[in-house]
Amino acid sequence: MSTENKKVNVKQEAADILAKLGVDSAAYTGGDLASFSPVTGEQIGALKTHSAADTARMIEEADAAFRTWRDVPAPRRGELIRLLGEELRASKADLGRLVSIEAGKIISEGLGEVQEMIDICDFAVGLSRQLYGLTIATERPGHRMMETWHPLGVVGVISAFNFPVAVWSWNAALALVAGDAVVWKPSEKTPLTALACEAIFNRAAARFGADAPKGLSAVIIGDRTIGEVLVDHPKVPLVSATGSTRMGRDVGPRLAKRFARAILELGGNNAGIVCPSADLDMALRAIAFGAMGTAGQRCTTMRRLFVHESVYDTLVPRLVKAYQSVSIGNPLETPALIGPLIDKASFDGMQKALADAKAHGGKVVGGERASVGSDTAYYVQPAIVEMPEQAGPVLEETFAPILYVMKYSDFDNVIELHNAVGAGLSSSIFTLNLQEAERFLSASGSDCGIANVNIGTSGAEIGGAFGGEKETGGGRESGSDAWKAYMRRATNTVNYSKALPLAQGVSFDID
Ligand code: UN1
Repeated sequence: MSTENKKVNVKQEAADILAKLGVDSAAYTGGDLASFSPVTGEQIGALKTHSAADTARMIEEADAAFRTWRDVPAPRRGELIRLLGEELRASKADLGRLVSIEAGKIISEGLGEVQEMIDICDFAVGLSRQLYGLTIATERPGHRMMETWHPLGVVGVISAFNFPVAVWSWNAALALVAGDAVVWKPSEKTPLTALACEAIFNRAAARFGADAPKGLSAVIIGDRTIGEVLVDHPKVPLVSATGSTRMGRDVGPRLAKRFARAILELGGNNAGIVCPSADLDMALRAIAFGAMGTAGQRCTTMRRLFVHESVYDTLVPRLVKAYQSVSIGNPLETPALIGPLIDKASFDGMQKALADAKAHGGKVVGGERASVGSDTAYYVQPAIVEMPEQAGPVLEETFAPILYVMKYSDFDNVIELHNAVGAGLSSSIFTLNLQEAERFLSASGSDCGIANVNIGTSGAEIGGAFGGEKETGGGRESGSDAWKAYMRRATNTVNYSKALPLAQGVSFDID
């Protein structure tokens, strides 16, 4: 069902919001990087881009800023992030709407993304007084051993279109509190929201005062070539990159070659398992949001569903009905639940995967282009595909709303199938049976970085570490102890005795 599209001038609205947020129009007019709104497909910006030389200069500036910033006490650094959180609260409605304009999210998800930014700021402010190290028992008398955490350097952030602002904030809030500087390369598909974040950050920094050095947080606008400068630069000891597994296969080895750290948050092929005892009403809602929310364009989107044979014929027809009746429409003007795909390439990728699924015996419902507004916008009916087995496109991540549904009978076997894909980001089980739930969370259960019970695969809170295993890249961002990746650990041993005992009982006595 598609919802009526009222006329909306996305270009004007974007310009109005950017002006309100304090972005100079010179930054996004007359330049050579075109920015589009997937809501209508119209061009909404032409951004001035940075060259490789500009990027290298900004990294040098960030490195100089880091050298000052690292000596500012951590709780004082936290104050900058507290102010950033305040500015984000004040800008939530505008930035959220800009996310909807540039990434196509429905309003509540655009706002939810800004809420994630506010949440991570709150988390990081608390963290600024909790960058604890351990005191460790030493084997030598009159000695003390401890570990300390020091700022690391310039952190490069590479982010994707689907969370155009939150992913920057997860990294920036932790990195800045940790005493690092940040250079951010946003997706070429969502550069305007990055300019908005830069303006918001600059406002917080101006309020903070002179001990926030110039160049502490920079945004570089351009294509892959400037991303490569960031990845290869010797003064960038850590790059946190979110995007496809293909991108990670390029970035990871480049960083490894120069012994730089990587936080990689790459593809997901997330699955849910619905067991015989599941609360089916709850499962239905969780699956609908997990699989169709954000038009299937979250890393955490549910893409595979295994349903026990005893509940298959009850649940799957209800799911198919939900797919057929979900509202699709212009997110700026309608309360539709499904907004557009990001672009034509995404639509084409979805069609290819569906054709492939049919060739593998899949029964497809949905997937057609929905007629919403202009020819240059790509709205689709989300697709649900009953598959005879896990094969072909089911094994890959297609960044679009396709849910592959498979029937299972044996619990051990379904765990095997669950884990038999390249990616390892998020996972869910729906069951009221304690043995199944605990087994799923155990060492021989889900192999993902996120494993949930009676909750869908997407929509994680910032308090937990976010990321996954295998082809998802292994990185962790956001909560828990993810901050440690943004800092340098030192083990310190202090001898307060009058002797010099050597460890391991070694003697080395000179005259
Ligand atoms: C992503 O898609 O890159 O868990 C991030 C979620 C969000 C973050 C998704 N909190 O779905």
